[in-house]
Amino acid sequence: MKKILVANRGEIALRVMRSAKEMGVKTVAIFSEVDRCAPHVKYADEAVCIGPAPSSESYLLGSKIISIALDLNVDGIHPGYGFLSENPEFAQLVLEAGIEFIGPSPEAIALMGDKLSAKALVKAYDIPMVPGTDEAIQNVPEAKKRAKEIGFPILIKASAGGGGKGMRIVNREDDFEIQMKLAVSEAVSAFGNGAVFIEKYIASPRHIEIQILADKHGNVVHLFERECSIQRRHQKVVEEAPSSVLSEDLRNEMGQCAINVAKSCGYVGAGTVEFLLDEDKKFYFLEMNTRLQVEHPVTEMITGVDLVKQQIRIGRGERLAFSQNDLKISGHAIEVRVYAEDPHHDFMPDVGVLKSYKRPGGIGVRVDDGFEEGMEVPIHYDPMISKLITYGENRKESIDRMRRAISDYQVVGVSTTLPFGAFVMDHPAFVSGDFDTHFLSKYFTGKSIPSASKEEKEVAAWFAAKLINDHSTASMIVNASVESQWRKNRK
Ligand code: MV4
Repeated sequence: MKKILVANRGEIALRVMRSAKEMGVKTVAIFSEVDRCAPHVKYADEAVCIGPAPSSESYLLGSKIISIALDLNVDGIHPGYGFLSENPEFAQLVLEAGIEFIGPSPEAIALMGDKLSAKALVKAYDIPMVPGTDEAIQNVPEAKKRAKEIGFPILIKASAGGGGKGMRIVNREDDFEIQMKLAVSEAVSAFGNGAVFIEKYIASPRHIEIQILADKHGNVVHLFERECSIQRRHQKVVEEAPSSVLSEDLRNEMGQCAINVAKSCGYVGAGTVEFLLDEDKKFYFLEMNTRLQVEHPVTEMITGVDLVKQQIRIGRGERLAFSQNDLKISGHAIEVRVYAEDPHHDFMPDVGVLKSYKRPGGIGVRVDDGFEEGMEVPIHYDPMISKLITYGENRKESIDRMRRAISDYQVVGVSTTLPFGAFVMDHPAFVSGDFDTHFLSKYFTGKSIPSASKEEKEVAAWFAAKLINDHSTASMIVNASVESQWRKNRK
């Protein structure tokens, strides 16, 4: 593989190209009209405009992307995450064009994309699953009978859903019928597939996922877990590796289960197996994500493995160069997702120009982003500005580094979730490691972080930036008062 096209934008496109460059692999970027000057376009060896801003007219145009790849003699297409990354038809078209799809087979994507077929598939491997129905429920009285056997509360899930979309909690038998009807009609309108199933509702779980790598020769390894319980409306906000609650034995057991899930569908490439862990430390398989995930960097930091390089090597047909015994966890990593959203206003997207944009740096700090100062955060795509990742010898050091890095990060022009990240790092429940998926709904309100008007913050940030750049005596005199103002506004 000498040249790859990255069918994505933003931080992940850049992330993929960096590894390709280290391997001497040429890169092709695609971009929409609003992304013409984006870093991923400048970074690539070649770049092609594919259409107007809306994803449906640009980054989702599978056939157009493939024809560009053919024109430019591309050997492989990396889909990143989102967009076409878990679209089995796209993967199939790429293969039919004689190009390597850097990811699993279309069959594996389709099997894992349907939650019921995934559960049916892994059943042969003795993998723990939440008690529930194996098949789509159709008949209400029968479903109600099953729900009573399982015991309320139960959860109704859409088979075509995933990531929390199309889920409904039912607390009492009396609510079952109406909730089931709502779930089915929601599933039909959201996914064009009304198949739903029921599971026992695990009330206070942790969300733990295992990273796996599989080559084309049947070798599969796991790269330990990521703890992803800190999420808001199924949007992860803080991830870390390793989890503070897994014993060595439990980690090995979950890792082996994840390997078996990958084997059940003949998986190839990098993938993630999601589990719930209940209060008694019992774990249950939920679903498999057949792409590189947003939070993959925390795994890279604690294992030293470049997951994108591995994806490319696997795509070339190489064997994994290491076995399970070669992999060790070293240190601790945390990722905070930085969104252009206003945590004071229910996380409304706050798009605009990054008037000032200064990344933190120094030991143990990694920033994966796709923006530069002066750029506009476009309204057309996901409002994630960057992923701030810190690494330390242990959890405390990575938390201390994250606090420092958040404080050193300067974004002026749009509201960001950085103060929200600081709130999590300072919270006793997070610091102690004792939390579950309800962390934010339990502890966070808009009032949890100090309010400062956008104008106040901008003025404070500009003064602070000026002071840092200007070491004159005069500025030293005002330093104390402006400095305290700056702190107050940020904390
Ligand atoms: C569950 C669950 C509890 N019990 N299934 C959410 C994402 C998707 N992959 C599956 N998810 C869950 N499935 C059973 N049987 C809890 C979650 C869940 C969750 C649910 C409500 C609110 C936040 C959540 C965060 C992570 C996981």
